[in-house]
Amino acid sequence: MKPIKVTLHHLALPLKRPFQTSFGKYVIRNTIIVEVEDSSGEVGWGEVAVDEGPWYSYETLKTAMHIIGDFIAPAIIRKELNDPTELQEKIRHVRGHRIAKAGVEDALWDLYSKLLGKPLYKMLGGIRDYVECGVSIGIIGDMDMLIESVGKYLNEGYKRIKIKIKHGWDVDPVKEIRKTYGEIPLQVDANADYDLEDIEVFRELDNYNLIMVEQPLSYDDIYDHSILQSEIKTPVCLDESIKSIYDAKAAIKLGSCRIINVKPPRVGGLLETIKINNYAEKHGVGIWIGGMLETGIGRARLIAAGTLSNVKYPCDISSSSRYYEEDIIEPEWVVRDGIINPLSKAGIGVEVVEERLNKYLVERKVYR
Ligand code: OSB
Ligand code: MG
Repeated sequence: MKPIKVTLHHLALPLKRPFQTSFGKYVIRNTIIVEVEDSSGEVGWGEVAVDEGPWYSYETLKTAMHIIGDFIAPAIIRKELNDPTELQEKIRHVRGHRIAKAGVEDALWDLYSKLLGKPLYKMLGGIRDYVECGVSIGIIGDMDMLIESVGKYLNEGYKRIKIKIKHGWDVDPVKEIRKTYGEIPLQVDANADYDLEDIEVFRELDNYNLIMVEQPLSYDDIYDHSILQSEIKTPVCLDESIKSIYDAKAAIKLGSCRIINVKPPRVGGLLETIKINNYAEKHGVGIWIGGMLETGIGRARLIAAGTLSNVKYPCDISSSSRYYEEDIIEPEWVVRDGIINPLSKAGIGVEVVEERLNKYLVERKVYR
């Protein structure tokens, strides 16, 4: 592979309905689609799943544009790469900014898989051709609406329900869901809203047989989570705290979690995802793949990652139609009976619809 052009498409896609977490509310999904053109004429697509501000992580849309445009693109343009795993070597001098790096790595994986004529999930060493899907429900704030929403997704066949929680919206919604739907597969995600002083909340949640409690404490913490995990029986799952294989090792060795939500963008891409998959597997810690409201391009990468060997829980992968009126790819991703399948075509397997790329475009930057 020899990239000759990198194009960053900043898009703004309206969400069908707002998605609320403990750290903020998504109304429009801003995202950066990365297009890498190879000297052979083939192109690869990736997505930088970043927020406008430093909400989920410290990275922002502008920092990602800056880091890719000023540092990553120049490191790969007109450079020969034998395969996508060589990217990280070439950008070793760029510290952090893993979400930005992952978007470029994605595009190289798609490009490389297309050049070899293989589907992405096979390139990654995926061991099955399906992924079990769960749904992540934002903070709704109205109990009746929450209960209705849970029922709707159960009817659609999602394999488990995850609800977002925050101070003041935690035990009650869980109690209501259990009252209405009984022992359905249920878990919660706090997006780091609590600290150890709130341990009583988790002791109470411990009575509801949750599959896991995701990222209860600080986004940067590993140690306090080990204390929490030792005090409750519900498995702690880390999301924000695990930014690399090094964090995964520390968390597993400290007993900070029994499950990891691996988001390929957060950890810097699919290569790091595979490293974490393998390390966690060796240590008996199951993983699953989380999402960031991705368009069909980023979603394709989640689906591919969802076929890895140590994915032991349903992943946060919904149908394209759950979030968007129209996705920017064809065919759109559809979850049926709680299952989604990677496509057997080369690369991510879906086509980007140029006209929709233009329709949602905010800004486009081209690097050669
Ligand atoms: O913490 O998993 C999270 C969305 C945006 C930011 C953080 C998170 C989420 C989700 C949605 O839970 C997952 C999805 O369906 O894409
Ligand atoms: Mg999470």
